[in-house]
Amino acid sequence: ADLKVLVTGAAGQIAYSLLYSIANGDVFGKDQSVTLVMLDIAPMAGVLEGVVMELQDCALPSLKKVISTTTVEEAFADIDYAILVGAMPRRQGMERKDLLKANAKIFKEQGQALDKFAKKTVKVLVVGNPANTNCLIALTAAPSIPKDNFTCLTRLDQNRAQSQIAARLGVSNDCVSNVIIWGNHSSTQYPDVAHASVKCGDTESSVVSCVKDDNWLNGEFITTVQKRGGAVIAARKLSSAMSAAKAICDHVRDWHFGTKGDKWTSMGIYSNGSNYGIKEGIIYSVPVRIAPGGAFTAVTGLSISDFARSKMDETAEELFGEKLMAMEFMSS
Ligand code: NAX
Repeated sequence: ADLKVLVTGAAGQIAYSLLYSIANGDVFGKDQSVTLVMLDIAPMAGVLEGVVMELQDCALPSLKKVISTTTVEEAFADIDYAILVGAMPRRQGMERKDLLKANAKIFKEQGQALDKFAKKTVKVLVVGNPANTNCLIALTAAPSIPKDNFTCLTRLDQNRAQSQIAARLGVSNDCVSNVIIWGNHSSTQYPDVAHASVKCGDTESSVVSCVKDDNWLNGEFITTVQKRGGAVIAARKLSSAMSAAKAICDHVRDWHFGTKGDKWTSMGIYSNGSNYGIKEGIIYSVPVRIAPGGAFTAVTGLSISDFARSKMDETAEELFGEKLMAMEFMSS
């Protein structure tokens, strides 16, 4: 059967790369026909039409149908996947609280639309920032959909970390695996390579033993990954878009087809209180293994150092702070 995939913020810069990849079969496979639903706000209707024209002009075999709309009723109807990219951007001088407030409104409305109009099996990926808390808001507003159907994107952070390690060791990116991103998609995130490995030829060794520089791993490596988004903005005068779209494709592909063998990947998932001492009630990024079809389980039993513990708690605390504000806005 056809897959119905919604992308919000469809007139924006991430969507411009993302829509092509989905339509081209890079996510769900070349043999899977896709109906793309594109939602943006009414003032962007004209731009949206331009993107639709371009998608048509790509003449892609697996793109069955394109629906572009500015209403949530139409956008969320019967969808299999919801990729929620659209959000209120942070303007200069805007307080964090104001940003949360504007987005609480958007993601509450979209959560309610998921609850009412989407398939109950819909898989939801939240990208728009603050991604973890926006995801929590949508989940809270959609009680008829299982909590495990909601995730947020930390794959871009994981890809950034993986590429930093590969560059440091002078190996190709696919030699490095099992890097972990813990917590919030923000500067408190904890990129962790304590359990990561690097494969050279037939031998697999730990990243820690290959890098041989704990000062770098516990210092500059972490801050480089945490601040990478800002570095891209400073250089490009625009936020990450190509790499964000690629990370979204990686996330959704793994969620659809499953992770391979013993490998894991990180995503923000609902914390039910049973993993690594992270309390219940936030969307927190952890390593997961995913079965074909999408059921995932958090990787358990990893040893956590005191250093890791404090980093993991710090980012959890930030998320509980965001939650407090968001819940206040949700009820008002
Ligand atoms: P753009 O500003 O280029 O595009 C956003 C689009 O969303 C705009 O066309 C806007 O009209 C639309 N939009 C706003 N409110 C909407 C609503 N209620 N319904 C539907 N559409 C709506 O931003 P872009 O660079 O594409 O980034 C999109 C979001 O991704 C931002 O919130 C950004 O912070 C976030 N990011 C998250 C990342 C992550 O790893 N989780 C990384 C990349 C990115 O920074």
